[in-house]
Amino acid sequence: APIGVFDSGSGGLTVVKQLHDLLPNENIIYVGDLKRMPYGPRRPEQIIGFMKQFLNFFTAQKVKMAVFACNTMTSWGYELIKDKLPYPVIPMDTAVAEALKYAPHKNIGVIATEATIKKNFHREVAATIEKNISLTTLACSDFVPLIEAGHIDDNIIDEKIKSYMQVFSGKNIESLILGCTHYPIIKQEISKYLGDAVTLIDPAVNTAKNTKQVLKQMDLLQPKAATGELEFFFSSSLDHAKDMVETVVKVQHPVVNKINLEDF
Ligand code: DGN
Repeated sequence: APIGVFDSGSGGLTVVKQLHDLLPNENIIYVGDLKRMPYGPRRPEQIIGFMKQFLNFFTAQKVKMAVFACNTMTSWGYELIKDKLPYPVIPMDTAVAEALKYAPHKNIGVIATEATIKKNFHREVAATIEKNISLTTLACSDFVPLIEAGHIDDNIIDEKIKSYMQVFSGKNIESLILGCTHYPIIKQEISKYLGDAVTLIDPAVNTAKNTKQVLKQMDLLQPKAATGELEFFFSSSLDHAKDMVETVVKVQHPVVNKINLEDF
């Protein structure tokens, strides 16, 4: 059985990349909701409703596990459904503990969608780890629409990064959590502005590790002999989606299908 992976758009492909690198034998079904993205500005009830549609689709597909490849849906929806499905679900890792490894003075920056920041997703976890972590959080609402419009290495995204990153000047942050799965796509561009002093943290790395651990614990790992197949579903913009799959997951001639999430 496959693993279901889902996001509002193509950002979650950064999670597919990490999963496929770590678990090359696993079959993966990816679903991206390009038609209704961005989710960041949406109301919680809507975010939760959309999440349920992805999960209903995965139930119909008889997946063995689902992986949130979206911080926005993880922060608002994971706790609500984690025990209610016929298969295990893995949330996006906040990566606060990981970021702390690179922050001797505990100065950490977080960038994410406005819905994720509003939910205090990273702050709540930071408070459970240690009291004196200094988190500077910033909602970068324009990143997702720009990335989905193809601005991943041009002046337009560079200017936007420059203006957002000013928030961190003088804060002496030592690591920065890329708290939206779209942001690793512009990681190189962001690091150009922040320089070597700031370590960029991609939470997809730990999310993939967590996935492997749970598969192992539950004895659900695919036997080594098998080669993992990847299948992609998007709710619109299939040509753009195919480009993003090729760029981010680095597979050639991916199978990209249309899905109507409203049907689920
Ligand atoms: N990629 C999603 C996340 O990680 O939060 C959000 C994308 C969006 O719809 N804004």
